[in-house]
Parts: sequence; structure tokens; C-alpha cells
Amino acid sequence: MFSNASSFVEGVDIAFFIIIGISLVFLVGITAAMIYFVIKYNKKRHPKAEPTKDNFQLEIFWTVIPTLLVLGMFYYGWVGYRPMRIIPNNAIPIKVTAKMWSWSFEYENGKWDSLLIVPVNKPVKLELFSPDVLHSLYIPAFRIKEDVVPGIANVMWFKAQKEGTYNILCAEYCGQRHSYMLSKVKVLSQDDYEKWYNAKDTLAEKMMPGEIIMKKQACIACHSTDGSRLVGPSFKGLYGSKRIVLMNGEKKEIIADDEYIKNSILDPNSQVVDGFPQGIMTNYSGQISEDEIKQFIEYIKTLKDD
Ligand SMILES: [Cu+2]
Repeated sequence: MFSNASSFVEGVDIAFFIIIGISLVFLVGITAAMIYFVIKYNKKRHPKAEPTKDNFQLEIFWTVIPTLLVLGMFYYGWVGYRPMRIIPNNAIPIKVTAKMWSWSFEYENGKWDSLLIVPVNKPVKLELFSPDVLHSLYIPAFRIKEDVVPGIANVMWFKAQKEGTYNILCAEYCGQRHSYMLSKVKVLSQDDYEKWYNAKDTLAEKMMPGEIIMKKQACIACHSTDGSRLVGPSFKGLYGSKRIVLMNGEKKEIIADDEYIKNSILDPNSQVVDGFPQGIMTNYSGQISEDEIKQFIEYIKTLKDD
């Protein structure tokens, strides 16, 4: 009956179906009773009202039964929920960064990816981190969801039980591109996982340090590198170009040089390019070092107009 994609599926689904089942019984029962009473106590058939008072048996009945039902719902909810809060000591720790509007996953050996890659049948602990606003990591197939709160070190864990690929969504409205804040969990066999984990990151080796920073910092959630328009201006052809920015409400022409790019990272809303939404970008001071900004600018220089 259950997909068993994670070890939580059964417990959560049982609680879900019990609550839905009880609700359905009440929906049908109450509706049927209403219709029955409307017919039976219709004025033509029953012209004189006869109020009922103090029915001790009935009062006991409607106190005890609902109490047992809600306690039952609580019990199954608790049984399904409790294991989610008990994290096994041997769980593989993965640091999750949720940022407007992308996910990144960092492993113990420094490896990182925009996909969550995990071995099958091994507990995995996700340490949730957000530098900007509230997000929520939601993996429907695993029946888990947890808020990612700036300033709070939330954790969640799971044990995937079936190889395959499952959706990750952000379940907390976090701004303009919230609905694009998607990723996937890839559940691999132990062997494939180890191969992936220990493999040299050939893709990262081919990238300039600045490009890796750009991906890690999720700049590409809002800025393209191919000239297409997203939430913010594209990086393509940016370096050295002239642009009109709004500074303190006034339009001003500037050249996109090192100083401008650095300022756009550390204090982005002091100079938003004319025609783009104001006040959307969070400032990255404290999240990116001076050296990283330099490497980033070196990379931006390579994105020339055709
Ligand atoms: Cu989000």
C-alpha cells in the first residue's frame, strides 16, 4: 500500500488515512443526520416543538467517543512524528543552504551540489541554513518538511529506502521566484554513492574559482550568464559596460567596474539598475570574502558580449 520511499512514509500515511477516514465518517454521518432530521421534524409532520433537556447518557456518549477519537488521532500522529525527531548518530551530515531561490548541498569532504545525492538505506542528516529569508525544505515522497530559518540551526533527517529521483520543493513563500526553488534528491546504491562521493569533481576543476563561487552563492537564481533577463540583470557583457542605476532615487550613469560589482554584492540596493525591481537582492556581506569577490569579478570579465 505504501511507497516506502523513506522510512517515514508508513507512519505518516497511517496517521493521514486515519484522520481522513474519521473525517469522512463524520462528514457523511452529520450530513445524513441533518437530512434525516429535516425530513422527520418537518413542520407539517411535527407541528409542535419538543425540546430535549438533560440527557445524561447522550452527554456521556458525545464526550467519551470524540475524546477517544482525538486521542487515537494524536497517538498515530505521535507515532508517525516521533522517529523524525530522533536522529541516528551515524547519520551522514549534509549542510543545506536555502537561498533566494535555490538549494545547495555541501558534504563533509567539501563536495557540493545543487542536487541532494544520498545512498540508499543510510540515515542522512540535513543541517538547514538560510542566509536570507524563511524557506522550507519539502520532500513529498519522503513525507518530510522542515522550515529553514535564518539564525536558527534546524535539522531534519531521513532514510531513503528506494533508489530513484524525487522532488525537492520550497514550501514557504520566499519571494518572486519561490515556485522555481526546486531541486531533486537522487538516491543511489551504496557503491554508486561512494563512487560519486570520492570522484574528483571534474566539472568543478574545469570551472574558474569565480564560477564556482557564483554557483555556490546561487547568484544564477536571479542573474543569467547568457544575456537572458531574469529577476536581475545578466552578467553577460556586464564588465566595463555603461549602465543607468538608481542611486538615492536619482538616475545616474556609471561604468560597471570592480568597485561597482563589489558594491553590488555588499550593498546591492544602493544602486539598482534602472528598470529592475528595487530592494529584492539581499546583501552578501559576511557571506563572501574579499578574495572571493576578486575571483568572482575575474570570472565576470570572461562573460563578454558576442
Ligand atoms: Cu524558498
